[in-house]
Amino acid sequence: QFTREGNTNHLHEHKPILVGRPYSYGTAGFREHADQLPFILYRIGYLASLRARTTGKAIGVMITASHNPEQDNGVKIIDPDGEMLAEEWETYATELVNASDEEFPTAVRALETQLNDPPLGSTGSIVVCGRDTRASGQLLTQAARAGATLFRTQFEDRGLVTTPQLHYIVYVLNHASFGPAGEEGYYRHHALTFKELFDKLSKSLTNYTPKLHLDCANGIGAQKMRKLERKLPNGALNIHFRNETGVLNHECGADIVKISHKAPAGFEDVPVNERCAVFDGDADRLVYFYKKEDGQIELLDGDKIALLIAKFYKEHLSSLGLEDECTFACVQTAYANGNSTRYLEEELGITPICVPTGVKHLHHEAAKYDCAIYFEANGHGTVTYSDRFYELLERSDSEAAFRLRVMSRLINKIVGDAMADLLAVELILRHYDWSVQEWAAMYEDAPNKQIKITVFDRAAFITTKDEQKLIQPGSLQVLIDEAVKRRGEKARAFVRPSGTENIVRVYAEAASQADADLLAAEIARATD
Ligand code: 16G
Ligand code: ZN
Repeated sequence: QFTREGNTNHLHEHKPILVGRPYSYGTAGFREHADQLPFILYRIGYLASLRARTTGKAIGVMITASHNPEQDNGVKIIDPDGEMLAEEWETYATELVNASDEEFPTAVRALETQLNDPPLGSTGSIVVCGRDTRASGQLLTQAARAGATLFRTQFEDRGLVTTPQLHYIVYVLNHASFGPAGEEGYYRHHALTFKELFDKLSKSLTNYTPKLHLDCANGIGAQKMRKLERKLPNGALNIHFRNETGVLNHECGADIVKISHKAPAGFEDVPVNERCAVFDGDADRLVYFYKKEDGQIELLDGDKIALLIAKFYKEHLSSLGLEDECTFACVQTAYANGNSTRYLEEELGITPICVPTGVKHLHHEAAKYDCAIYFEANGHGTVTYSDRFYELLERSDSEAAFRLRVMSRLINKIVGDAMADLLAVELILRHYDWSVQEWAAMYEDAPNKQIKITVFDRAAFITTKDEQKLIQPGSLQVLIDEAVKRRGEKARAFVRPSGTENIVRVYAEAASQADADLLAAEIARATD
């Protein structure tokens, strides 16, 4: 019983699939086995159209399950400024998706009324949809289209894009002065800003080399990075593409390299000491590594990227005398390596800020400063800055102000973007004329270990806001405290429920790798 001319024709094709637990709009939207998703896409397509109608703006629907296996998929909504969906709308999403078949039309009606029946087909309101390379993506796009057009909202399928590209497209659609809102516009913008800075940097280099191996995680990043690379100045980067067309995320990609501390499959013939970069399946995470003589890898994760960028910004702000005028911060999560936090404070003089896991928490905190760098250890992050920050830089015609302005425009300030971050890292390394070894030597990672544990109900685990301690079960926290104490001063450990899977994660750091492994194992046993 949709009133206001809703078209219910598709409703029967998208009956809910029950899985014995409620679905929830988690840190990365809904993520499930792809077979369960069509009805979710249908409903989220509708919700995105409602969001578009209430704001009169373009709204994004991104279909991806990032680093998860190929057979999974997921969906998240992108708000008008290219940011994550506003929190109260996450609640609407969860309610709509959990409504039974019979309840759905009533739930829709209630939501329409609550939002004062936003206008149908108003100009500006449009849903733009994008997807990663998963086979299920096309069908799910159709479901999203059926839901979005339920009330005749315009729907545009942008096809295969990286997650950050869709964020960018949504932002540009709503900020027309920024340039053309499409993939070509994205490449143009990034290639031109890259060139602007590249042209000013010295070409006589001793330590930096443009050669780099790139693990594309067999995902969307492969074809998109190739397109971007073609537009870069000759000789600026010499990328050896790897893992372009195999099984998505299979034994490769940023998540696996970060957690297993091993080179991805397909890197067997890469010589030691050469710089390697790694994307995840939807190209919103980036980590680096190089192989060492001893067969291990040296990993340069999100923390190392954050600190490289933080050093660059901090030094430029100091040389411009803007340290007092500009509020500047570095935002991390509990997973940030203890030594990165120490380096930030002691070497760079930046007070680190710790927020809960999930991009939206980092982004919200970062947005409070004139300029902030936020990164998760897993490789997701970027730099945000205010209009005031940019105005202050524009007042100066010095080289330093120029570099900071261009760097800020190059980095995708809306969301962490593996391609944009890669360009930024490469330019900063070039600026310092650093090899990957020199970058790695900024600080040595404290040995650490992560373990996943399947639990009956992850909701039984409640943490403090910074996620470093458990409030419940309190008895487990007592055990963790004792175990940490036994491993000496440098040890640190915590347990937190995942926001994306039905598991809890154990993280431990200690003076040696053996100690970190033992500490994590001990806590894992107590958690199980
Ligand atoms: C999602 C988050 C990521 C976070 C991860 C944690 C977004 C866009 N992505 O991938 O930031 O690190 O979840 O997963 O927010 P977990 O809760 O399973 O540890
Ligand atoms: Zn991702």
